[in-house]
Amino acid sequence: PNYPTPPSDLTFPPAFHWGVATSAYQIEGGAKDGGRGPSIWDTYSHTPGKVLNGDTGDVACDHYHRMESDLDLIKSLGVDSYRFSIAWPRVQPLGYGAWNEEGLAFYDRLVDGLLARGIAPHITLYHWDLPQGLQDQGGWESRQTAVHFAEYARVMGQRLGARAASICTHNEPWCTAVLGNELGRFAPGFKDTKIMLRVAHHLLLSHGLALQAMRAAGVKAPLGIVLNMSPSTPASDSAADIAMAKRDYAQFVRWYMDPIFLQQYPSGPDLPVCDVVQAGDLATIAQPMDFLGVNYYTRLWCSSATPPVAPPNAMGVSDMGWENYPQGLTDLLVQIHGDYTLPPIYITENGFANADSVVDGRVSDAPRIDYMRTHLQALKAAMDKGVDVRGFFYWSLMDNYEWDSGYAKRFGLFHVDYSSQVRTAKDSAHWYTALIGQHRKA
Ligand code: PNW
Repeated sequence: PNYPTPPSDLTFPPAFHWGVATSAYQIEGGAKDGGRGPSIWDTYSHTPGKVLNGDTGDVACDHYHRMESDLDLIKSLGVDSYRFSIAWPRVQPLGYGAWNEEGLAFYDRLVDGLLARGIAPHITLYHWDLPQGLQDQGGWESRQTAVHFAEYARVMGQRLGARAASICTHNEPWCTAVLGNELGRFAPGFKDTKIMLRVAHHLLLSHGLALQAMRAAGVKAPLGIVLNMSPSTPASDSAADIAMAKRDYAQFVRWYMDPIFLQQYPSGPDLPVCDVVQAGDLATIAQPMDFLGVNYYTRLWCSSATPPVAPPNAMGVSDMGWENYPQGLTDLLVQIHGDYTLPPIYITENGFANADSVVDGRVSDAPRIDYMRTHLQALKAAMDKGVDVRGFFYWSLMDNYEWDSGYAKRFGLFHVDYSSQVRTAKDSAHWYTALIGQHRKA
């Protein structure tokens, strides 16, 4: 077949890394297998009314039982890097106390299987699946959870660190804090700003404690964190819209970046204050980092009008309803490069949800290819302006459990048929492979 091909001038440095990303709860399934304990997402997804169509991650892509063949899929793309997360309750069922050797062995096999295929393992320690045993003791609202997390990080760092290309503590703490504890869209489902602020602080504290614990234990892998980020655009030049854009950016980006890189929280008359910050916490949070992971999907569009003014690109939205705005990736990277002294950056997620279906063995997903091409061009523009970016991970390897949207939103380079578990390469997978191949020849 004639697959769409990338433009020949879309080129990156020879050492640039190409990857795909996934997370444990979204692909593994095997929720009760191999001694895995329950996570807050098991509890949440099994609570009626929380997730679209009542979908759960019980089976998901059944990756827990199909790991070897999924590694072959990754290999077939031609990528050199794979980002995945460890399900904490699989390796430590309660989040404290006993370790589960069968769970640890699963991730040993995953890492070894990647290395055997010449693919670098990039490990995320926390992609939202907190052991329910810790939620029962207060979850991230409790300072003690940060202490347990540091111990979990130390054990995983010692077990896998020598074979890992990188270890990141958290994926998108904003999502955990805000979507999980203020907006009630994600597990554990609270709607309370005071809890959200405590959770955000304990996530950041746990990041700092985990870096300290892994370094003290001699873990040599590069260590960092993954944050979701967007630049913000006021809908007009009215004072209200400009103030809104500034405040939204402070809560979305600076709330995490400032503590880590400037050792302080943003403050101002329109910003909240967290009530659990103790002396010394900010110094703990601001540990030096070896890399920063940036997840970018869209920009923040800030309209204070009622009803809000829609963004100009409202036509180019994905299935998530997210505006297709590649310029935002350039703008964001240039902005943070100017505001902070940063370690090397990886784009740890960027991707597009589309209503894909298999027709005669083929998945024609032109909107995704368009999204990938324009965002990679935008990334290249930021690098040309001096931003140090070392790699790009497409979200996601395959269609998977999209949290409160269940299986309805498809981000994958591989289409997944959830009744047969058959994976089919989409046109975008062929396009990505061609793009990577273009670099291997050069
Ligand atoms: C990220 N929002 O999630 C996650 O890291 C992935 O697990 C997820 O599948 C991917 O992006 C696609 O959604 C987000 O509503 C979920 O702003 C929601 C939001 C942002 C990121």
